[in-house]
Amino acid sequence: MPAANAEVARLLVRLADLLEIEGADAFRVRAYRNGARVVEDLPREVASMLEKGEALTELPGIGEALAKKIHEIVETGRLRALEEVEARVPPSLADLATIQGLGPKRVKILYEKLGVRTFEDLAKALRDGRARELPRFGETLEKKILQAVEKRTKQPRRTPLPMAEPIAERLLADLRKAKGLGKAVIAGSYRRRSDTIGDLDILATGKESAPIMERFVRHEEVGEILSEGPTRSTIRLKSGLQVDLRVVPEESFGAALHYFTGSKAHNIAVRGRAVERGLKINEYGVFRDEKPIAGRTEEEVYGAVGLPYIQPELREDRGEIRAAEEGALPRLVTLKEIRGDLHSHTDATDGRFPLEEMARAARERGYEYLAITDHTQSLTVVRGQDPKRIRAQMKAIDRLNADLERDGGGRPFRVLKSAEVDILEDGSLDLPDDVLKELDLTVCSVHSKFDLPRTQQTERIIRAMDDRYFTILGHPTCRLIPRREPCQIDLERVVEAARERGCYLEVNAQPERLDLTDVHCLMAKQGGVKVAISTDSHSITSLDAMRYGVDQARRGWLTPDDVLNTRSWKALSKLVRRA
Ligand code: DGT
Ligand code: CA
Ligand code: CA
Ligand code: ZN
Repeated sequence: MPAANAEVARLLVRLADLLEIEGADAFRVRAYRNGARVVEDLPREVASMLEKGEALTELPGIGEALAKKIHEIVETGRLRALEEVEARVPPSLADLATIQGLGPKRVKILYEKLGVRTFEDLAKALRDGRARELPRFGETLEKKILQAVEKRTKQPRRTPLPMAEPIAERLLADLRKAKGLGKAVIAGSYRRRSDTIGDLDILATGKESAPIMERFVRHEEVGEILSEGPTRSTIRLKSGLQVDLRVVPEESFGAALHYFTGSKAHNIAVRGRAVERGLKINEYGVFRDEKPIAGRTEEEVYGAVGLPYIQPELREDRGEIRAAEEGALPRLVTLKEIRGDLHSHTDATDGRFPLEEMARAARERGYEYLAITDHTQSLTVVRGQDPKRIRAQMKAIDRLNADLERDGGGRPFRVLKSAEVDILEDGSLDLPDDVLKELDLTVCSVHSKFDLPRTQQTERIIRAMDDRYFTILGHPTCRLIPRREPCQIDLERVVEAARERGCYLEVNAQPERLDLTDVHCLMAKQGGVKVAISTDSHSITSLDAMRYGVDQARRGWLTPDDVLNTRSWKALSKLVRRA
């Protein structure tokens, strides 16, 4: 699989950071950074543009040289220019530059004046007060950076699933070229669709394991081989992601897949059932008195312990085994069932594309509706809209809907009038009722005072829900992976308040949000509150993040009925009306 836009952008930003640290020409550095921005905001994958023979140089700010580099990343997943600068400047400096409050300029100073290369060096320089004496530093910043560093080094680095995906797919595609390969599947938390993953666990079958192992450790994105054996090897990729590969016999594949998909807690529970039945279960199969009785498929393994197949997303030991036993497993929602997106931004505020382009892009994705939810007036940094501008946008939406109906070939599509209404500190909404009531629905979110104490934060949100025009609570906990911890909120109380008032919660599908989490989805379901899975798109490609939200909803046991936007607008409009 060719590199996705996000991956292209990541490598270009890394190149820009390292060049800046090295002291390269500011113009060149800016060109790479801009290039990364352009790619990230593209309405389409660069890979598909290249495939169709379209010239990247047609894009704004992308010249010959940059186009070549992008091409190289898409084709090979690598960037030689980056590898060259990584040979001159410690690559770890690029990681330091991602610490909040640091950036390449300060990293350069730290490196040159104090020889800081690693997180440990940095923490030391901050703790013993050497950093604060430097230009561009000071005590306040010192504290802030130290906190960020401590947090970053304390928790083992986990990779957000959406970031790991293109890297994993490329590795898998490469592995599939190995001679004699049978199956190759990524198991572990990746297969369970966890929001972040510790490492990748790949499982393969084949006539011989040697050519498969060979191909694996020689993959061009490998940074380091951590261990190498005939049936099991571990590598670290240049991106930092660690990958295990195990080659297993065909007749054990189901047992191994089950074992390495986990979770560990789920496995232990299944193994317990096996013991009760006088069976032994491990990664090689299910055995009675040392005789294998199952193992080729996962269905066989579950069957041997008297259970139907359990979807990987549910394997967290959160009641799935009991539900399976009782024939009460949920019929999980699928991406195909999503009929529209209820959270998106246009260039009226901080989105990158005009209303019409966003709408057409949503329609091209087969949706029946797209809610435009630009920010409201209090958020001045993103030019939040006041009532006057919102009314003008509503008129534009009416006109656009008329146009779309004319050229829509009879397929229903409707742009919904909405806003991402800011929830102010006192819990009031950032728009007067007479504007709110003209909207089809609202997404109401917190964008300030993230650090209020738990009771206050909870009450703030519940007070906002008291407004009769409150429809959906946007990104409920406000977490940003890995930059911002979730707000302190009593989510159970929020769920209860939402049920009482006929409000809904959002599963924000942005890779850095995934908010509600899986556990929170389950909490909403148990509390009788439906959710909207929404992308919060600020660009067109971002509309495709929907599937990450669906993943979390599935992990949270949600069925199509639990999700608002599996409905037609006609059915949905009845649920969101709160007169
Ligand atoms: P991660 O990598 O931290 O995101 O999470 P996982 O679930 O991918 O965990 P990982 O990579 O350590 O191991 C992959 C699977 O292998 C895990 O989900 C279950 C299985 N496994 C690993 N160690 C054990 C163990 O000690 N006991 C059992 N029953 N299963 C294990
Ligand atoms: Ca893993
Ligand atoms: Ca592992
Ligand atoms: Zn927001």
